[in-house]
Amino acid sequence: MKKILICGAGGFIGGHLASKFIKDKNIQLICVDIKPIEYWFQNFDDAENYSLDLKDYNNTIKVTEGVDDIFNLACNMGGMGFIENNKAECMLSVLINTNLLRAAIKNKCAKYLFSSSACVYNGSKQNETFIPGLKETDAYPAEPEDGYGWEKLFSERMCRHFTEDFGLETRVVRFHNIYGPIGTFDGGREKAPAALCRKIIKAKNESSKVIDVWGDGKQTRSFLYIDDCIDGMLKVFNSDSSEVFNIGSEEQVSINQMIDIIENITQYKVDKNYQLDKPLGVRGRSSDNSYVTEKIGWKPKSTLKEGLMKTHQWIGQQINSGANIDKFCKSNIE
Ligand code: NAD
Ligand code: GDC
Repeated sequence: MKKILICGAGGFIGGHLASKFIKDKNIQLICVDIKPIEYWFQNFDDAENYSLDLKDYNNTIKVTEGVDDIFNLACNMGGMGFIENNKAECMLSVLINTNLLRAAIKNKCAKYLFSSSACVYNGSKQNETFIPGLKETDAYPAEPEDGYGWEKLFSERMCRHFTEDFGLETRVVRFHNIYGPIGTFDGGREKAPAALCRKIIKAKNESSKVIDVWGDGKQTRSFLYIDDCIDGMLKVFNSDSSEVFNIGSEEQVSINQMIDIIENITQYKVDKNYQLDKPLGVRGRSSDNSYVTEKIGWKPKSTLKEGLMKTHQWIGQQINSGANIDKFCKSNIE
């Protein structure tokens, strides 16, 4: 019986990881999140569930006791609308990773994964649209996203030094924009794929002909579907390499192109009200997966259209169900 701890299990990626592990009868699953359990996106009775603040060292000692593997997906974060306006709060997530690493040593845990972000990448390499995919080495010289990006880069390095100095097996994945069902789509933490699905679904429901789009729509990104994210994370975790790896998509599109795909899925066309004063992030970003494919043998399977169809369907169900969808549409977590 392997004892596995998921930190941030009440969130998007953590919830999908928990739904995968809970099916494995050889795993004793511990799930922790700061949110009250009724606000977890997914929760499982067969897991040991705790609503605790992992910025508190004593809580990290408590939940890592007897644990073999730790997946740290806990972070106070969100889309550009959140991280641009909550830089100090995002940086406080450094306490989660730092305390979990200390607790992992104290409780002699076997292996530790940290979820980093493409926001660590040097901003000067992301000033154009349709940029060449970012390689892992493009994080240096360091010029990460203000606040959130610096916390992620610092925590990556802390993992490395805990491996070098204390012998803790660490794994680091740099997630690019991850999307899919059973995640937030309103309230301020949502990212562009979910936000734009919501906006176009609502426009069709209300027969409105226009949606708000942040920026000029020409900015580019790549978006990785959640199933590919989970697959890539586990392949990195189960590999023997403690190097940092991209877990992202190489399918780079403009926001306008993504809107076209969502309009086709919705069978509804909208005009765009471009809001240049909204949080924009970088001008262009995409992943270069050549290293992770070579070293780990992972690459994404889902196209953006395939992933958006599943995401759009789920968001449409939430909006049209009339059920209480508050937990997917909240910005505060405590
Ligand atoms: P999420 O916000 O859905 O999940 C994070 C969870 O951590 C939340 O449920 C939150 O309540 C919990 N949390 C925050 N502070 C906590 C604390 N002090 N103690 C305990 N729990 C706490 O985010 P996500 O999309 O699932 O992201 C998971 C991880 O992957 C995060 O580290 C995030 O930075 C990283 N990441 C995500 C993306 C993405 O596009 N989704 C991209 C890059 C990196
Ligand atoms: O929020 P996000 O998905 O994050 O924004 C992508 C682009 O879409 C931005 O230029 C944003 O201005 C634009 N956009 C247009 N309309 C909208 O309605 C909207 N809502 C949102 N949210 N965006 C809109 C993310 C971080 C994550 C994580 C990933 C890693 O930055 O927020 O925390 O680190 O990067 O790749 P994005 O991709 O800028």
